[in-house]
Amino acid sequence: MKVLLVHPSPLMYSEIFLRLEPIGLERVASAVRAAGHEVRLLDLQIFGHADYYRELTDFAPHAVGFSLNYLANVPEVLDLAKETKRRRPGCFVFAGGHSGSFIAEELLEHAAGALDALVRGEGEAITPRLLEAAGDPRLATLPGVVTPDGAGPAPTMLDDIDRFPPARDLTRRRHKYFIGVLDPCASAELTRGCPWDCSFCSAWTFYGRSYRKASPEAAAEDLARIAEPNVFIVDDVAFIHPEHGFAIGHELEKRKVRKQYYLETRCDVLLRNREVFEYWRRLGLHYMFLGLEALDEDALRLHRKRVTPGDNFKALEVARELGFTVAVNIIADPDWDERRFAIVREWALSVPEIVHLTVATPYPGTEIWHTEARRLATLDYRLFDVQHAVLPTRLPLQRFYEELVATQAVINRKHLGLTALREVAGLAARLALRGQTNFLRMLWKFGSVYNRDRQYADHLRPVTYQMRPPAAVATTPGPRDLFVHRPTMNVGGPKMSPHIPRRSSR
Ligand code: B12
Ligand code: SF4
Repeated sequence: MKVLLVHPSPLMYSEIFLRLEPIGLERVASAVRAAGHEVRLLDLQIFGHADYYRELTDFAPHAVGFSLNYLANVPEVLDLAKETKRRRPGCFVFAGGHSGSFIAEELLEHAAGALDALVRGEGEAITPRLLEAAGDPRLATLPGVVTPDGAGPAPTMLDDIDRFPPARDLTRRRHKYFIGVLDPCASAELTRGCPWDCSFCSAWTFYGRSYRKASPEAAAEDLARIAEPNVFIVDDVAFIHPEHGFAIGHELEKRKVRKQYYLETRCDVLLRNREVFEYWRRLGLHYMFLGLEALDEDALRLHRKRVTPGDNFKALEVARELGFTVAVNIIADPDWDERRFAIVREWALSVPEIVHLTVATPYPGTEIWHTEARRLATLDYRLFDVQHAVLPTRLPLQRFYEELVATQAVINRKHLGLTALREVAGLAARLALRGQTNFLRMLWKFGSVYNRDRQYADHLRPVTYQMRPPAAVATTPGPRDLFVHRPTMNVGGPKMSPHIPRRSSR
């Protein structure tokens, strides 16, 4: 079968700071290819819709699969699916991915026949079986598969995440992938899942709070295969188990692999496992993202981050001591007034870290989707990108964006303004000489992307597809009601103390 896998367009945030390879889709592609199919991958973060339609004609695929990791991409994918069916009525059209997994039935309803199936959960094991059953009643009996005719049992988890290394050879124009100064940049996955259970996050509900590790050999082999000099590690929380990080590092040393790395982790993990981060600093780790989320104790408790502001600030000190360039995230609540924005602005200017502001957003699949008492102010999927306010704002909406953008601009000037630019000019020039201009472009794109009027106007666009609002529930849903993948062992629930991360399920 000829199979075309498609990643949708970038969202607002990634337009400016980064553009990363669709590693999940590359892994699915790897599994589909191993099953004997001819596979192509098209990334609409780089290519346009015209390129997609050209590919549809030239390649003439029998099946097209869309990646739906992001809720904000839903309308685009639905429109593309409908147009695909119009142009190639016999083509089997399906979708999968993180967000799609939480709203499968709703998507099929919107698609009105344009989507033949939705894949919930991990795609590697099930997609080859899905393709085999295309057009057959067996389709609706496969684990994790939802069709207009019914749904199969809960999805099953891949027993070994080494099995299908990403098919990076299928992504084209790879020089377009970058994150900040890491230009160009590839992605890699060392572990999958997260054992914590933050109330605003769906990473843990997707994987049933499980945590799996690549074998150190396979992880190092995969990194060794990467042509790019820089690597973004996509793990939700890097180096939860320090011995795993050390083992991968030793394998990299054996293979003389030398790259620059960017990873994301938690403040408490950095504090607890300082040595492994120190070791990786020597291996080329320069940049890290720490999920700070809030400056005060109450908000951290509300997010169920299970860290204190003290831990967070200590972790920033450790990161500075170790010489890392750190980006942190603060969640702006739509309830913020001018004073709260001013506090964050002041704090952000007082620290050397790069501070990102995202807007608190209840997502399907998260606990707050069910418990958030405020009514959603919009049901437009496109606004669910953590850069728009989807809950009612205390300030008038335009004023809220004014404060948000002003805060982001102040922070941005700290790193991308003229003074900072002078410091990075040499680097930008060297990259440009090698034909790498992603970083350079990023330096002046801020104003056109983060813009009060643009963000406000986004709320006024006509809405073709409305999200299904959360059902009113009598009790707070338990972890098991939220999971996509159901873990085989007993996790979650009030008896477990998640202060100590659960050991690997492998
Ligand atoms: C790496 C990452 C990114 C990278 C994206 C790289 C890329 N081009 O895809 C970057 C840093 C750019 C990013 C940015 C954002 N991200 Co992000 N990101 C992640 C993260 C941590 C891991 C994703 C990943 O690569 N996993 C590893 C691969 C192997 O898994 P995967 O992609 O999920 O793919 C598997 C399945 O989903 C499935 N699958 C995927 N596609 C398809 C397609 C088909 C056809 C099939 C059958 C199956 C299938 O099979 C794959 C293999 O098992 C997730 C959290 C998580 N654990 O999922 C958040 C997450 C997906 N991001 C999130 C958000 C909010 C964002 C941002 C909007 C804002 C932000 N502040 O981060 C931006 C917008 C990005 C954009 N589209 O422009 C949310 C999603 C919320 C939502 N419901 O929409 C998540 C869940 C984080 C969270 N905790 O809330 N992100
Ligand atoms: S630690 Fe990070 S990935 Fe894990 S649940 Fe919390 S926010 Fe999500």
